[in-house]
Amino acid sequence: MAYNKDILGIIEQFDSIVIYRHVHSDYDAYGSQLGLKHLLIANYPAKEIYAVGDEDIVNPEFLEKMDTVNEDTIKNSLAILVDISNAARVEDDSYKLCKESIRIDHHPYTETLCDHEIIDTDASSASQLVVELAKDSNWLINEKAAEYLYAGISTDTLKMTIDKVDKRLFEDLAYLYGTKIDTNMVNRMIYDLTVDLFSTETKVRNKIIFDEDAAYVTFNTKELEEYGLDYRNAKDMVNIMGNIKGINKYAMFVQTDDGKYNVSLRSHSIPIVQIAEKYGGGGHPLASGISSINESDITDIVKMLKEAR
Ligand SMILES: [Mn+2]
Repeated sequence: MAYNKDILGIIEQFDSIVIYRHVHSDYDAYGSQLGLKHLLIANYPAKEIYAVGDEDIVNPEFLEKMDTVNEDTIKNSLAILVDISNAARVEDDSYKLCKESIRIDHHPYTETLCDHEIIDTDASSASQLVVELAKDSNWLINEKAAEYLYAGISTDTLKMTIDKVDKRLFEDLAYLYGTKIDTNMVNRMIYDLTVDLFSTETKVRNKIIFDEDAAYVTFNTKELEEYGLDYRNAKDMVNIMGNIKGINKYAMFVQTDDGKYNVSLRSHSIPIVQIAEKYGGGGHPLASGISSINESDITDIVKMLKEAR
């Protein structure tokens, strides 16, 4: 997409910029946030650039530590929110204190969060939109930024397997490859599982329930403990159902400490987001989630999943 020239103008006006990502961050959230941070550092060395959010990072070996920013700095800063679909999903509320704000996102629009919003649901990932911002702004790409952005694109496209993988994405990737990227290293960093997690994944495969063209797994808190899984790892395992012939829709139900269930819904081609919306959730047409349902809702959701045509 072509970036409004104003966006670059706004970025250039500020001496300090704070970049925000969403709660329960995935690699696109981290990748677009840290990729943008390194692009800005390299192209505007005089500016102060911060990336904020939960310190508890999923993969500290690959990802870097978050920054702390004092309130006075925040008040004089530009906020940039990446990969965030709604206010409840912003990990740090301090963006509201910033002087001006920009949002860069690829989720379907739900509400306005910022003064300037770039929302493009045709893009594969927020990371792709950051690449396009760099391209349109003629920014130099550096290795660190490229690795983060590649990680975001690779994971949000499920290793380049979804329909958002198109000419536009390949052109953006070509731009990203203007610098050296050690994709082999990045892939191993983001996809390799520990032996424990790999063995657990094998056990989880045996827990899959197949029902017509749908498949699903449920995890209560007791089972999570038994499998040595935390909520996050269990949720991520929804993807193990993504490459089964004849299975077009799949779901993961993971119980949270309050006894409710978190739901991840996926589909290869038939939209399922309307099911999530019915329970206060949302997301993309083919990949959406619900933060909290009752155990008794699981049967209904599976039924709706099967019946989605
Ligand atoms: Mn994303």
